[in-house]
Amino acid sequence: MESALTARDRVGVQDFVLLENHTSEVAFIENLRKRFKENLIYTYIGSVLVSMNPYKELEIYTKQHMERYRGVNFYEVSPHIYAVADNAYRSMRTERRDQCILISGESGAGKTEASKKVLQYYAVTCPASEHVQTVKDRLLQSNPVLEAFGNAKTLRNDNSSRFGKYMDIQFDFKGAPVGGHIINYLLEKSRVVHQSHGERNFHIFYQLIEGGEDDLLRRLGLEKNAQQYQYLVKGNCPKVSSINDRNDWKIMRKALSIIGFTDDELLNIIASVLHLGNVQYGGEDSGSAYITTETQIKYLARLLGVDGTVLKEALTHKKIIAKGEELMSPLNQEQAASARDALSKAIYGRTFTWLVNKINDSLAFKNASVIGLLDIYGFEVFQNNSFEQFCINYCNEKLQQLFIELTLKSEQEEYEAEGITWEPVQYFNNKIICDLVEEKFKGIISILDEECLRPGDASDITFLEKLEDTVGGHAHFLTHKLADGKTRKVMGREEFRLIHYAGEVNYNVNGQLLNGGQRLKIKKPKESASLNKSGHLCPQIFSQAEPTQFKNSLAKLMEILMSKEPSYVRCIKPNDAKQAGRFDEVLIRHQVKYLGLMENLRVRRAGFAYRRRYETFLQRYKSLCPDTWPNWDGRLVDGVSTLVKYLGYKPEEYKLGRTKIFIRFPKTLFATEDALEVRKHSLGMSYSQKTKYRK
Ligand code: AD9
Ligand code: MG
Repeated sequence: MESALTARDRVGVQDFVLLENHTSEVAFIENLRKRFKENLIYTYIGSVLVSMNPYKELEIYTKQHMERYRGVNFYEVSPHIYAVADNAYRSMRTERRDQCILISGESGAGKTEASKKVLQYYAVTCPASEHVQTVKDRLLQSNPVLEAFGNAKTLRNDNSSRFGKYMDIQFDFKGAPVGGHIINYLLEKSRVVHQSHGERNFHIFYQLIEGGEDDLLRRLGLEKNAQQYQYLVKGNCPKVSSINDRNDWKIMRKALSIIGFTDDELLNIIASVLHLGNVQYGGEDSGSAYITTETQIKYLARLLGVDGTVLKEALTHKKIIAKGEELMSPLNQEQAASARDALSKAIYGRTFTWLVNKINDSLAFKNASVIGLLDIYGFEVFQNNSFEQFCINYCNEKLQQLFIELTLKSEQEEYEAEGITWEPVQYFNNKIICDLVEEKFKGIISILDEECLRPGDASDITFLEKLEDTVGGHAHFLTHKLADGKTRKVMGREEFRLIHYAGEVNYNVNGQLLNGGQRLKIKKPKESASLNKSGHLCPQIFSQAEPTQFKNSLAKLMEILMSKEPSYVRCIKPNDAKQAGRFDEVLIRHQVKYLGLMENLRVRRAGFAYRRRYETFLQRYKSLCPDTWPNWDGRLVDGVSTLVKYLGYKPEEYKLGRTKIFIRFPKTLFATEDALEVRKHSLGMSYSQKTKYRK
């Protein structure tokens, strides 16, 4: 039989707070490595779940597993995403407090899979009536639909979510899931018109082309060959071995019908985008662009319900205001092509939002308790970081702030509730970085907006200069310019660097203005059924400059999350090759850093490594002391006190609260665990059953 000591050696500790040397990153990674080797992909940091992507199917998501986690104490079973789901559910039910589960990690780390596991857990374990079954189905079926329209094959993940997602699951007073609501963030619209080498456009396009029935494709004017479409050939990657587009099409169609879509307007728009991509231009002698592809215009006019002549004008002209009058001024070929692409992106973006709204309509319910699920991109640092990474990393700063506030607050509250004196933990408060980004008038976003909207000579460089003028002296902001007028050689002239809580990132301002604030207005006479009623095909791509829009939507998200009790899931990708069993230490260390896990652990360990309710503690260790064995009849706290004194705990090693014992160092607990193992041997009891909590 394996001793507790060797088991610990082999599989590591199930909670990082139990690491002897909790400040050592090496020890942290070693623990991850041991567990990963044993297929133990989950480990806690206190109540935070760290999850490693196994890149293979593990037999740990069966119905039996779900049952095992139902209603049990978080710490008494091995760490699991189901434990997090169950814990949130129970807190919602017993404390009547809304919950949220925040899932973060880099691309391919397993966020979306984790959120699906949570949803499945509720779908299987929560009570259901007939109506509830419909809602459960719709909740589950919203995934294949949103993934078809919002996910794509990237170099890092064959099924990468190209949008952030927050989903409320709503429960009635009986604890049955009765509704839901989804909010989407920052869809990567540029993918509609361009994909990097080895990447694809959104799945839906290939699903439609590959899986669409002949008469449907005929109606949409599409050919069964993805190579025909300019928007689908940029990445030179029409097929992906792990993806079956034809099959996924069937799944998606079925999901659409379960959610309650009855018409094909959605597909009209998807087809329109493909036709738009094939619109080609020629140039007049004057330089003005004209359209050379009449067939596309014919289909577009029909599918979008627009007049062909007006559409052609919209694709070759821009509206200008001269002497108070609106005029249409011709575009050259290049301008016209980018106007076409901007229109495609806008149409797709709006369609995605419309789709989310439709799903929400089908799930709508009021007066419910809520568990929110946030599946949002983690910190991103690339060779070249643009506006997109800036938004993503800003979002992570906000989430880190929320984490610090809420974790410290709840630690503090627990100590207070237990009547234990608490010494405040020193930690880095990243509010200073959030302010740098979001402050009114003088934050980076304000400046970016201002430059986007300013007519005339605004450019990437004027934006950078303005940044230097306004936030140049900030401790978390750098450019190539040094205070003494010299040049910082390691930085380019078109970059600024932010010192994020998780590390430094250089952002290139090249094209920021274009990405961030480009505006396009195309008028349209007749409204198609699927677009909004404002009388514009694309009234304005951004009704507000996009940076501010993103800032506001994040502020709203923070409000939503603040009103709930959070649980955290931190996902880690073990290697870049999407391979099972490969533990790439450099890559993992990088993520441990960017997920702020060491800081997590430090905060958690600042007080007491381990805490347990008296009854649980006594039940587990009572056999170690003649006074508490086989039963203790007095007050629980006295029993625990008698027990730990007998075990030789020193006063500085532990504290007794109102309902829990707090133990400062892991070694104290390990000594007790080892003593328990010896005792079990002498009592001839099966040890393995009792050590579940370690694995
Ligand atoms: V992205 O930011 O959307 O690009 P995610 O969402 O973090 O990313 P995702 O959940 O899509 O990653 O996981 C990537 C792939 O890893 C999945 O398609 C699975 O093949 C694999 N994966 C992730 N989690 C698990 C798991 N628990 N078990 C088995 C998994 N495979
Ligand atoms: Mg994802």
